[in-house]
Amino acid sequence: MSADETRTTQPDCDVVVVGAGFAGIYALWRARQRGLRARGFERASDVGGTWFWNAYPGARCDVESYNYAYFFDPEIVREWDWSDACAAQDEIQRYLRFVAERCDVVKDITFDTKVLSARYDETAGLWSIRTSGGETVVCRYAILAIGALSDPKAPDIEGVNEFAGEAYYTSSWPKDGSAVLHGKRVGVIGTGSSGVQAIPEIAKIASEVFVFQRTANYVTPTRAGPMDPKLVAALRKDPQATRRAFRDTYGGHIPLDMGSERFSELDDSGRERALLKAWAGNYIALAFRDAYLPEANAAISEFIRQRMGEQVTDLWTAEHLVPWDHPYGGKRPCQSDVYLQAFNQPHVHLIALTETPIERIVPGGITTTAETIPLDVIVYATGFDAISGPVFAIDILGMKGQSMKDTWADGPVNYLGTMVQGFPNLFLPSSAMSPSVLSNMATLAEQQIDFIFDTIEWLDQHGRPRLHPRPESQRHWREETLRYAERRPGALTTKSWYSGANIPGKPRVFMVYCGGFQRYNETCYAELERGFPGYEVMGSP
Ligand code: N01
Repeated sequence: MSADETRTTQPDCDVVVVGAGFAGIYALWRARQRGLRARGFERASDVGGTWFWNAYPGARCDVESYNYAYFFDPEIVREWDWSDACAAQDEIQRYLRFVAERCDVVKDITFDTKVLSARYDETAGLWSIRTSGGETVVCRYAILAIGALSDPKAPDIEGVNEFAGEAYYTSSWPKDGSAVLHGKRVGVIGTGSSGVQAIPEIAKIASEVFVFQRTANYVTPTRAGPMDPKLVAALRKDPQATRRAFRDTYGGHIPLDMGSERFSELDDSGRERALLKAWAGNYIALAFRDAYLPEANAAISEFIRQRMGEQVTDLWTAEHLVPWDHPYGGKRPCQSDVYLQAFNQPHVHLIALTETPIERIVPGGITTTAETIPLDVIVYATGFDAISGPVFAIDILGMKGQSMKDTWADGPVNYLGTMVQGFPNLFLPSSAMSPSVLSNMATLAEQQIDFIFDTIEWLDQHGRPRLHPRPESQRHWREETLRYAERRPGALTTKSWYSGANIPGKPRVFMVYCGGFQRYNETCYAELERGFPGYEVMGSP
């Protein structure tokens, strides 16, 4: 350790914020509002987080833009006009740049700089943050706004480095236009949300497209299209009320129309009627008031499978594009109006890896157990080491030199999805055991950053310098997360990245709190109102 790294007696600033996506930008603004000195670090060359990196063809938000946005500043809400109900990646990145400039936080951010380590000095009660730029910054609070899906999964396929053609990742698509796929033979590996969005766009320009699908996914129609001016006007009328209303829902978004009838009380024709109505209304997952029941979920899953199959002309392709091995919601469902139809074109081919697995990548293409498919380009849409991956990418040492990697060796533990015992004043928004990807991430970013800064304000007001959760609070929170996961059809039985199943050797722990946004928000603020009984509040007043 250099002399510079041990210099922790005086803070250089109050807060270090790592990451400049939705949470990071808002955190820097909240710090400014509280009169705290803040530094931001971002590994990309601009703001945007996820929306900076995932610039693949077809990338677009499948949560509607009018609620996948900030609501803390009424002027921002009124000034920004979305061009589509589900904005594309470049528009969301432009929006985040607009907000960062509007809040004047760009000057606080050091770009093109990775945070390498975070070390807690127990005597001084301060964090030392070391960056790839050779800087060490000492601070009172560290906020790792690094996102849940920012650490791409390395493809676990033999021969990856032997491919002689071009290879691209959806998670770091070149922004300089250098990925030219026109007239080429393109192989796409992966059919999660990224692959499903990218494949139809690639099919527009490539001469042949080979889709290497290991697991078929549920694909339902998008809600993309023109904005509803009446809805926009209603949301803009009182942005603070809108913000509160979002936080009082299960998913942290505009209140949704839920089926008015119960699956358990309907006969077959009533169920079919409710499913058709929900399909037309776009929220098939909420077709019934008791859609959480396994039998209701099974009916929804079967209904979607039928609708999916109807869109594909070739029988074998239709059968293989339909998911049979997990219920709807077990994996993150995809949305597209054009994905399934893309397979009706003669130059788009489905390779079902369940029948003919990939053996290896060879210089000229991909070899499956049936054949070698010659390719000019391979696109990896193979996902992320979700939630714990980005945390492990930073070498974090807390009290008594305890490392985050050891603390999370059996899977993530924390309290209220933001703080880990033994790591005082280190905050992890969008991380494990929060509603994260099962909620509206934009609403969650604002809620968690609000809770973090309200916590900091409480500490300052009570003259207490730091806090961290009690071990029993963490145990309780993990049990709570598991309890809610048990009620979610398919959560614990499906191989998904929600529980780390996409990464060989990763501990299987369901990492998303599915008790609902409203309950999550209320639980966080109940802690604050009761003076943080679930935490050890440290230092004398
Ligand atoms: O990643 P994924 P993603 N051989 O993990 C396959 C968010 N998002 O980037 O299912 C062959 O879902 C893997 O197969 P399997 C969203 O939260 C949001 O698509 O493991 N295949 C799977 O098909 C989403 O959930 C938007 O059997 C291999 C695919 O690769 C999250 O990002 C848009 C393989 C990975 O799918 C991640 O989505 C896009 C191998 N060795 C993404 N390894 C919005 O619209 C992996 N696969 C908001």
